[in-house]
Amino acid sequence: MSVVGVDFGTLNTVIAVARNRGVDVIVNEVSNRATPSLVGFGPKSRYLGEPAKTQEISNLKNTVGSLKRLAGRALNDPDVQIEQDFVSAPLVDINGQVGAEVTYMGKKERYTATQLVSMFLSKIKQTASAELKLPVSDLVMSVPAWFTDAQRRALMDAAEISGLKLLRLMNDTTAAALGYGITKTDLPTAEEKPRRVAFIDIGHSNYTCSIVEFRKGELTVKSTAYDRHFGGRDFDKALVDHFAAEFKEKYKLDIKSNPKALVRVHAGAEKLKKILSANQQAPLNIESLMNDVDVATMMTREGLEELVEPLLKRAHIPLEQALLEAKLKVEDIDIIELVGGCTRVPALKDRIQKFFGKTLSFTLNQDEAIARGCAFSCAILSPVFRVRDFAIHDIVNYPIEFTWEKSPDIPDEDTSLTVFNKGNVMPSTKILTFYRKEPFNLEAKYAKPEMLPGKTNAWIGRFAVKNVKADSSNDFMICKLKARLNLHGILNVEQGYYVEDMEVEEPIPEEKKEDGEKKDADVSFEPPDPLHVHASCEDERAVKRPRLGQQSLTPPKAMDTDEKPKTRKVKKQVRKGDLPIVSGTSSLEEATKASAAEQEASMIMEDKLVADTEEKKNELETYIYEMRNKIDDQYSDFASEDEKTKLKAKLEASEEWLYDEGEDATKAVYIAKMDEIRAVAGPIVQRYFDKVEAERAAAQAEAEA
Ligand code: ATP
Ligand code: K
Ligand code: MG
Repeated sequence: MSVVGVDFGTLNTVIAVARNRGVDVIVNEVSNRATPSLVGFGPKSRYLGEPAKTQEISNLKNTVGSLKRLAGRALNDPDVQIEQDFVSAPLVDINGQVGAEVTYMGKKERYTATQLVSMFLSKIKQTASAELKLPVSDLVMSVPAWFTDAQRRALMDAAEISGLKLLRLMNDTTAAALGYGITKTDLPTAEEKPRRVAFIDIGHSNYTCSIVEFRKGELTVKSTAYDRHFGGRDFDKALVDHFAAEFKEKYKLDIKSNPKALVRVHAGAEKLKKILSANQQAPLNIESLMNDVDVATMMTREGLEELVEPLLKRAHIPLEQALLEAKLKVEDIDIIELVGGCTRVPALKDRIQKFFGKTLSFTLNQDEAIARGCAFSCAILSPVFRVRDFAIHDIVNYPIEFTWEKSPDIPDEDTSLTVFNKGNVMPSTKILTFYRKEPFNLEAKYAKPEMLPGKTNAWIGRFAVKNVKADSSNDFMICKLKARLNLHGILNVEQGYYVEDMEVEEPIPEEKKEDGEKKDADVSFEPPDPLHVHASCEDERAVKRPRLGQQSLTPPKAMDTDEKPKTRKVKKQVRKGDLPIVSGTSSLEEATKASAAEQEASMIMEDKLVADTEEKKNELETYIYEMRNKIDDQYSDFASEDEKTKLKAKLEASEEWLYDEGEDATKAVYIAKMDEIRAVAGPIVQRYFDKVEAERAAAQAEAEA
């Protein structure tokens, strides 16, 4: 079984795998350590990753990028409108989800962002499995910490459609933190002051800062702050805008009216920006950019910094906010680790360093740290791999509340409760308690919609609790619901059951076993009074430990002290049965997923057929050239003049065919053509090899004699 970590970036995707000796980043089919996060569509097949990039300029309308930022979003969201500036294919609405319209195999097609992501993930799956020589299914993938429930669900669906099993969706900076911590042997012990590290990731599109505390065997995210629109592409765009104005003035060229020219300037600007990270100035030259005009210009590092000053001005904000939320000061931070391609920009490093007043640390590979962290996480979660366990406590970024209809029997009941607060540990399970006489519904939503990206719908899910009824004495059923913000950062109501209050006699627990945790459990287990405590929630931890917590519900004075076997009467909630829950969330329906998976599988077949056909065609072409050279060379002595003439004629005819009607034939036809030539050439080649073999045998016999 494979252990794979994927940093699914807005621009580039990096794949790391855990093997017996550690974690390695793997290369793709053209030996690159990062694959462009792009999908393209052609007349015969798709272009996924590298080929999509190669085809991009000639196939703009059918190439889609920004994939991860589109998944789980709606077209009318202002955030998605920003993405359209960076995506050359037209974005469209598909039943409330954003997607792209492209021409594929000669037909106009629309694919949702989820499908587009699944296409790209199919490629990642192929790349990983080609390298590992194993089928790949389990993986851990990273996402920006600010991704919402809907965005995360869309990525989960996409992975499932491409036949992948996501063991965890991990926040980018948390993945970097895991990669950092798991290899360290000198972390403080539980009693010592933790090591505090700020992880700063500035990529192509977004900027995140997490403050993480490390102790032996664990990491705890204290805070995560971000700027969702701050990254390398904003630098590129500032340069493009500048050059557009310059070329208009200098060459009378309006590159903004010419998509191809615009993309070429964009590519040139990105290259230039990278050069300026190491040099004070750099040229930009593009031949025949538009109307046969060549353009040539220069940019200095200072010039670039001026252009992006509005961006640089906000560079400290995520840092300030992360400290504020962690309730720490700059002096409290021991180490500042930078990852993400854009942290190579000197002006940014400068601002960050000034903010902390401390030397920055670059011990992690800026481009690969997140993928490596994901691979470590996958190794921890995978049953087949043994790694030192490392506990990861992440953090809730958006508060989540539940709302419900008022019970007709409880007139003064509240109708909402914030169950997960910003800053709470994640993953986490809370038990919600309701007193009801009939089935009821509840809804989960983000409590502070203004914190969400763009115009994200705050709604998360609706959960219908079935089989609820009053008991024989018309008393409330005590309903317990398990709400879990899981490893992926996705909310579900995972389980429902009902309990009854019972008086039971039981041994008195030993006092010394009690710990600080018990107090909390006491509080949340207040004996239910339907008129006052209608809905409440508590950590699952408190409920699981309980033997302790529940036993101490009755105050100690109720203990019977003069009897020999020390027991006491306690009120206990005893689980009586399950309550079925019907959930509706933004995840795709099973049937929709299944049909998307089927569609994806058939597109993979098409791609494979096209690739195989191309391979057979290349083989035929190579064979023709090889035979033509060899027939007058090493095979020359093994063919009669007549045979030579025949073979040469065959080769010539085949070549002519290949460049004419054979240009676009089927796989079977190329194979048949190859067989035709082999029928003529075969006997000649055989005679040659018979001779070679005879010589070898003779040489061996001589050596042995
Ligand atoms: P995101 O994290 O926003 O989803 P990503 O993970 O794809 O995006 P990265 O691979 O971390 O992004 O970074 C890519 C960005 O870093 C690009 O904008 C790229 O131009 C920029 N970059 C890479 N090298 C340099 C450099 N030497 N100088 C300046 N910028 C660079
Ligand atoms: K990346
Ligand atoms: Mg990234």
